[in-house]
Amino acid sequence: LLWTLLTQGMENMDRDVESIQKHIVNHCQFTLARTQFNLDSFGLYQATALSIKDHLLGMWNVTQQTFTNKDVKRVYYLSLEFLVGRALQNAVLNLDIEGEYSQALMELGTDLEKLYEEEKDAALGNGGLGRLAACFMDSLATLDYPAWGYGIRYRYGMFAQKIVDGAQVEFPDYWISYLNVWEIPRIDVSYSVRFYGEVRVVSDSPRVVEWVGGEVVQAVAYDVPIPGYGTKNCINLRLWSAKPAKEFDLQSFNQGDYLGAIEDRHKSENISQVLYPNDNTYMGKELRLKQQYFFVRATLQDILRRFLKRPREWEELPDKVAIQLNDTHPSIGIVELLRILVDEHGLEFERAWGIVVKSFHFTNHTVLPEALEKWPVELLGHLLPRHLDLIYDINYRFLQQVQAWRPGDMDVLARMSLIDEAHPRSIRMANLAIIGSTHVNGVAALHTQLLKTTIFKDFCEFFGESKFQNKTNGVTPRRWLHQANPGLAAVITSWLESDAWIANLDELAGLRAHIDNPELAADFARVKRANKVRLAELIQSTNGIEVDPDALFDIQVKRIHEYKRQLMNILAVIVRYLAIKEAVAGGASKAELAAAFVARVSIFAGKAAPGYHNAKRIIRLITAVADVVNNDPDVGSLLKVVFMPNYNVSLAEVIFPGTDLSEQISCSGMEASGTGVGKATLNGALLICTMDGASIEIAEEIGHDQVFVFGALASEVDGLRAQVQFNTPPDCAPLAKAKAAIRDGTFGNYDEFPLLLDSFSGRNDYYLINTDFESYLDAQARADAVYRDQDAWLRKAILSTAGMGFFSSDRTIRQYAEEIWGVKPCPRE
Ligand code: 26V
Repeated sequence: LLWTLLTQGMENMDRDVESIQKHIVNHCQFTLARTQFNLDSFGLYQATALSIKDHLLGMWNVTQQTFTNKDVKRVYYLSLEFLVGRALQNAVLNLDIEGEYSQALMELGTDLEKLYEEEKDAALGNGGLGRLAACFMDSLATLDYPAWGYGIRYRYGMFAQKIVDGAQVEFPDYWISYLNVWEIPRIDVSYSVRFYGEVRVVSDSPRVVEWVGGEVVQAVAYDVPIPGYGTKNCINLRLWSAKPAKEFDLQSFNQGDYLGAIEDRHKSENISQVLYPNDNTYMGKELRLKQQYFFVRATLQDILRRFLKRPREWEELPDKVAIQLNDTHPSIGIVELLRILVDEHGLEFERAWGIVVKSFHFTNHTVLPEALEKWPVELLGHLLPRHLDLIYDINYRFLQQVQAWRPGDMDVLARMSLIDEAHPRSIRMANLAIIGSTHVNGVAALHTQLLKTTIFKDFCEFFGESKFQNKTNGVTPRRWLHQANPGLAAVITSWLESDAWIANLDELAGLRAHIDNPELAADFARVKRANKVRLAELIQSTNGIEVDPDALFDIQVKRIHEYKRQLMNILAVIVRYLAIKEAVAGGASKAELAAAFVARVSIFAGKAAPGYHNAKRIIRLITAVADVVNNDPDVGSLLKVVFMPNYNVSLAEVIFPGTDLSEQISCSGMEASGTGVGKATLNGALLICTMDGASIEIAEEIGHDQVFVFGALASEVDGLRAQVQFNTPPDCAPLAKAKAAIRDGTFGNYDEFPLLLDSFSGRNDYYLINTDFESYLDAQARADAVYRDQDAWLRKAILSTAGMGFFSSDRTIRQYAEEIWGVKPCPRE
């Protein structure tokens, strides 16, 4: 009976309003133990989410059973970050059940939209890399791929940012303080993970070693169901949480230090406590390497357990399993799989290595040298002694091949070695990931080109070009258009007379057929204005600043980093401010001012890594400029400056739909792809951009006429830097003026400012702010001119959205599936 009931399961849960109500109330009473006296909105949100989760679990069970029955090849996406954000609205929309839930809750006296706002973001990621992983999960589910995501269940996600006296202050994000309704704890799925200890030789010939002693912790699985859109498939995101080891060391208890022993056991939980909040800078922290190994050790045991459910040859592993490494963060997994095959299953080294390489694939997300992971040999050898042995073995064999390929070339040997011999000696994880994988990919055309011709050039020549592929990033249209911008979604559906674009974004091209129809432009204008009003209200409530929804909303939201050049943006804002002041001082009338300046709101948001001082100084400058500009009666509504605190996925969902002009102004060659650029353009924002990352391809797709391009090309950057060194030009006039205003205290006298100014002056202008500044101002002027002609602006906005089909993460995922993983869709039975 149990079997029959289980297989019939919760599959056919009723979707009618009355059943939904009963289901929600049931969770209120029996899961949450709430009564009419203590049922608040948060409780109702939880009960509603629990009822949705029940729907998902029904789908999830059948999907997983289908994958198992059909014994299909699976793909495993390994990422230390998944920046998912909220899940309720996403699930409701993907299940296509918003109407029913909305009515059910209305009759219960509440409002579904209000309950959406009760959910805390799951912020298990830093920025683009983590959000990409979340978009990929949505696409993998939607396209019915037999995929799993693996990650870490951090107790503290990305820190919460507050602005206190104009500066960033970090607060812990204790996001699972209450019940996390979306996760299923799997106490039955748990693996042990060893650290430290020593390698013992068990026999010399054949050589058998074992890794013993040290510390052991337990990894426990928490599963999060990920629904697709327009499918009954539901895939799994498995997150690992560290717990004290099951077997405990009787010794320490016997020694009488009971409390001490308990305390030690609990230290093991530290491993999954906190997400490292760095983006594009590597820091050699032991705890971070522990997280990485903890993660891959548990994941590989889980993958192999599933693989070995049927009797198989090890050679079949790459036919059944594709493992995608999201950057080098999980790349120690390559060595771990080798260790499992050699030490635990007795495979001969070369045979095992062949299987390993066929199973792994590696995505690189940055060319910045400071972001490339390099673990000190000593640290790695202490924590993972057997892995260090194996790294030496891998390296020895590999360098022999390199030597045979370029006899006598010691430089190439030194460059390609897994070991960087500079003091302190370290392991180059990117080199390991390349030689341990079948495919290596970059995340936009230019980025891949740069990988092949610069940092991975030797490897490209050694392995041949076909190993190195491009997979231009995409974003999921479900969250970033359908969910975030229901107004625009409705307009698009009505003009295309179909909502097929939600699952097939290429359909957006159909908007081009109506480009000359003023009614389409009117619809776009109406929706954009409503979204700007919503954003203006949010700015009013978070920042207390009143902004005019008819002003041009000029927006830069992303991690704060020097290469992204938020500094250049705020300097241009200062130039604009000084120009307005000058005009007022010269006696310009209101009408003359309005004729000379397009009213603008410059909006910034983003987090600085806690130890990244210059990034924090940039925030300080932005807030200082905001204080002066926003309170200057000469300026009025001609210019407002806003730094919105605590940028996260939920805030992004409000910001992108309200963007007129999106700033994608990185120093060329430095932004691997950028994904915010896709979200902005999809929502009908125009781009002011350099020819960098994905902007290049977006400009190509939507037409170069649609974007305001400026600045040096990637191919010119090295030469320009050298030139600045050799023959340093003075600051261009507007930049000199802006700097002088900062220096003379126009925006207050803060300690941060001189240090910030020194960081990019004269020959010390690595990010080419001076070089690109006038061309940037010119692009801004062109944007102003087009904004004055609203018809021209709207035409570009429509063409922007219409050209975004290619940048759906569905297209990206299909390319990975077909060109790298060799997996096929597997719709559930
Ligand atoms: C991340 C971390 C995280 C914490 C500890 C240390 C550390 C070191 C390096 C990194 C690298 C992050 C690389 C990254 O986030 N790249 C971004 O990836 C996006 C998705 O492909 C892409 O759009 C951005 O251009 C790129 O900067």
